[in-house]
Amino acid sequence: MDDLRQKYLDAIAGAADENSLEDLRVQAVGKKGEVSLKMRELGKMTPEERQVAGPKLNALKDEISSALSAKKAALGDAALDARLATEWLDVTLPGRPRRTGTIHPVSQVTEEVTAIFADMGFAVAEGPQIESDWYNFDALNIPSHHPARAEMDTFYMHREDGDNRPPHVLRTHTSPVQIRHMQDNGAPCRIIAPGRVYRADYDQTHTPMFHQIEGLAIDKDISMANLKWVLEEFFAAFFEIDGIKTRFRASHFPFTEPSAEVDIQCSWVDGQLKIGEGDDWMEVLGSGMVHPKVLTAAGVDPEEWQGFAFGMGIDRIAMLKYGIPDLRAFFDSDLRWLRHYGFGALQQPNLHGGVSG
Ligand code: 2NM
Repeated sequence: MDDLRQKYLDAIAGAADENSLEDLRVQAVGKKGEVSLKMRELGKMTPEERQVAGPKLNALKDEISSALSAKKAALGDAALDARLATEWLDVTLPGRPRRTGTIHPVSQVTEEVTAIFADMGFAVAEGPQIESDWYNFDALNIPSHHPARAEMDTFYMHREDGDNRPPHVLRTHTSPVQIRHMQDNGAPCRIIAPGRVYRADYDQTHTPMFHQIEGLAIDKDISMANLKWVLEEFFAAFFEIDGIKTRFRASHFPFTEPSAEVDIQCSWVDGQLKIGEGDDWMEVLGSGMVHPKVLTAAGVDPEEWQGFAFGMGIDRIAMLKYGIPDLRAFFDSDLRWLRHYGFGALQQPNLHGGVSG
């Protein structure tokens, strides 16, 4: 038994790795290991012999097992020391550069416009991008035969034969949001409705999806004078030009009477556009007094209430303010364009139409 003990303790002490240690464990104390076989011989001994040999064998087994686990721990420590000695990390190295995204000019300008109108007491209203033709056209005094329906290059939703639901369209303007708002909340009201709109049109200055902000103010005594003040306040704040000149030209929309298109003062010098100076005009907005038929369709009594509405293209005023030349690039998802014209997360729009940071 002493030989056995010496043999295994020496072998364990000299084991080079965990595999040889495991082999030794099987050889010595495994089911068919040498110590286990010796234990089986206990049965053939006399009780006196067994009294002596039994505890000795148990002690031997315990001793070998402890030696095995001690050596295993030592090998693990040595392996870790070796790794720690060879593997290292220079914690003073700079981190890998991570490109952060940018805020799209459409999002930025939407926030800027919203902040300016919020300061004048306008709340934001939103609605669905798929509308029934009633909300998109009829409620806005654009009947079926009206040329404006064709002019709008409307996208119609597909309908299966036998589908009796009214025709639905991708909204061509955000006016349906205003109709829904009046139906749900009545008058008075003061809201802006920003969002995506769709028209089947694609060239240098038109994309089939673009963005609009429309405004609506309804009360007992709202007039064109209020419209003019609100819009001039807006343009001055948005373009950051005090006393920016505007020109109201008589126009026609089915949903307003009277109607006016609004231009802002600008100049063209060497093909460079400058807003707020010179004696050219840039059309930026359509507006007017909401038509009594539109109020009626929205459940508001035109004998009691009146007000103005206006609409403008977000993409277009973003191009004007930030000197972005091509509308189509807005929706190309070109990362170089987005990094160039995009805004940082900390460039918060402020009430003067500018940005911080
Ligand atoms: C424009 C021009 C003029 C307009 C009308 C309405 C509504 F729903 F209240 F009748 N919302 N927006 C409107 C009026 C829009 O866009 C060029």
